[in-house]
Amino acid sequence: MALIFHSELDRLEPWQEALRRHLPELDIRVWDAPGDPEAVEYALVWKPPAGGLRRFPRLRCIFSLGAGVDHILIDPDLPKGVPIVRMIDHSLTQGMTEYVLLHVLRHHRLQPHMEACQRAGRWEFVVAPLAEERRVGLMGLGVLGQAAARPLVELGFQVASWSRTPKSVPGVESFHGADGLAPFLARTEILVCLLPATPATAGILDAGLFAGLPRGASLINAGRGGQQVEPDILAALDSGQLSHATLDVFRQEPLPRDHAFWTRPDVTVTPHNAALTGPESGARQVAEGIRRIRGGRFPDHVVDPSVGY
Ligand code: NDP
Ligand code: OXD
Repeated sequence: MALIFHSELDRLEPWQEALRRHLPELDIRVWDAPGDPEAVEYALVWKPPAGGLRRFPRLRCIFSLGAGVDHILIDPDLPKGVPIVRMIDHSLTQGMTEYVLLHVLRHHRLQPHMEACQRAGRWEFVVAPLAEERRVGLMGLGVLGQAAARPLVELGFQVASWSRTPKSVPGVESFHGADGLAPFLARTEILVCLLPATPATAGILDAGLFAGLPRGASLINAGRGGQQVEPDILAALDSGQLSHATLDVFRQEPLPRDHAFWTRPDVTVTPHNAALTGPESGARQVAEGIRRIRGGRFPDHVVDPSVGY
């Protein structure tokens, strides 16, 4: 029973140790030295090179090292019919909750403006409203969106969500589908995007969407770079339609050195590090998935390739 591992981001050793603790009999192999391809039944990957998974004719499951599976589905030569499992992991969920809370509070308390005043040596007595006077909107209310919503609701923010299907989460006003987008945007002052990258969400953060927000709204995108039309973000910032953008994901990563985002005071750039999967908790999920498959059951958290998440 062999598992093939690929990531240019995650270190193999901690995963190897954690997986061996849960499944001592698992033979963990590296991408460039897979041995007999017939022996490989499982893959644990982040951004596998296109065509690479096809080398393993007896593959029974592909585990994503992240919550997103777009990095797997993008492969035009992906083996057909092999279940793909997304990651649900404490470290990912906690990390994203912290990221969202940090940046919502930063925008809410007008911190970028205070920092500009400090740089200019200007004492400007600005008063931020209280949380209960602020309307936060979460695009995507899945595992990460629901976890991030909880502390925002507890702090008293007026929280709403937009998702594909209706949701019932305490303290969160639910909007959904194409018809729900305009009313959701119209009431949202701080917009947080936690959508997966799918054909339906590609380029969704564009000029038309920004025009639906109240003037001076701010944007936090920790979903995927392909969701944002970057020239439209710059234009919306220039016109004042957006007051600030905090971006963790980009069309091209790493963000090219000459990109306008780097130097703008109204843009906060973070290097796609909002949340990371932890090997200890992540390995538990992978081991449980493998045990289920070996027991003739289906693993949990299998994605639907036809919708893309
Ligand atoms: P989930 O699959 O649990 O949730 C996705 C949410 O998006 C669901 O609420 C879903 O609606 C909604 N959604 C999907 N498509 C549409 C659509 N076309 N219109 C409206 N709503 C839609 O994913 P997670 O919460 O676990 O993760 C979300 C994404 O966050 C990941 O796919 C990844 O891209 C990104 N991410 C980024 C990280 C970072 O470090 N920047 C780290 C981890 C994840 P419904 O509930 O109705 O299905
Ligand atoms: C993920 C990510 O999808 O880190 O988990 O982006």
